[in-house]
Amino acid sequence: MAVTPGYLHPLDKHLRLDRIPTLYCPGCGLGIGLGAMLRALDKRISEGVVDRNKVVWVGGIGCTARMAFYVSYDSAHVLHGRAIPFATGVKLANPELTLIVVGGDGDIAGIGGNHLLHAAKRNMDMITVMFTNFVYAMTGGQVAPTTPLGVRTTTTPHGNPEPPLNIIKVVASLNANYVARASVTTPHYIEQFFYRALGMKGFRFIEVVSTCPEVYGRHIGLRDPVEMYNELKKRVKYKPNPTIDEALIDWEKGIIIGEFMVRDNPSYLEIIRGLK
Ligand SMILES: Cc1ncc(C[n+]2csc(CCOP(=O)(O)OP(=O)(O)O)c2C)c(N)n1
Ligand code: SF4
Repeated sequence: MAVTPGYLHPLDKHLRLDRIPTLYCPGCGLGIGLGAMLRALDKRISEGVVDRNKVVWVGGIGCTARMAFYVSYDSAHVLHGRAIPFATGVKLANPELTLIVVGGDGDIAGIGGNHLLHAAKRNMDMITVMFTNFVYAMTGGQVAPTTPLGVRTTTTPHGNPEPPLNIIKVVASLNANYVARASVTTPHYIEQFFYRALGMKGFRFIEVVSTCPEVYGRHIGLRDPVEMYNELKKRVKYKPNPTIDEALIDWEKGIIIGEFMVRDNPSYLEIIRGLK
């Protein structure tokens, strides 16, 4: 594990500074999200709840997944869509580790969607943070399972004919212990939810609605990062204990954020230990 000496910012110790600057476009929301996650992780490490030498980050492919490449932790950058099964293998090989999976909506809910379902069904002991920017951003903005109905993307030039997947509803309907949504316009909730997730067991899923001015912004006429951020901010509404039926993302009606599911079902590891 590489910790770069001589850091200046309090979060620098969590980053591989030799890999900074990131490849993120100016005004991308991903840095806000990663910063909030690192603040939560920093707190959990200082409390002694998480051992920084026993944290593993796993990312598939995409702008979001690349976070695993920037953090100064043991990390793996694996095939597109395959971060969750890779992390499952790591966790089963060494249950003492804290597994953090990061990925875009294409990576986690699209190409890796089947893995997501099974990890949630198993209540597999790991945290998955999915950043929803509504397209496959790294490759130029193809339609994703989260793309709103009617939006023109590079692969839906006449408008997306499919309604978006309500991923919070799907994951919460399975066996996951924690399901929450925040937004890069509310970094304090990203921090709070990730902090909570780090103290729990079983499958923990956090969706972070993010801004991608460079690609998705072009598709919806919000190319300016500040404008896109402000438009998202207007739509995001925090609700204490929102219901699962309130989880559908609707750009016109608003985007509810909050903790949709918090429970203490037996986790996969607890169950297999009990079977021995
Ligand atoms: C199996 C496979 N299919 C396609 C690709 C090409 N590819 C690389 S990144 C990417 C898009 C990633 O989008 P998403 O997961 O939503 O993350 P974002 O870039 O939006 O953060 C695609 C399709 C690939 N690397 N591997
Ligand atoms: S393409 Fe979008 S998500 Fe990727 S770095 Fe640029 S702004 Fe961020």
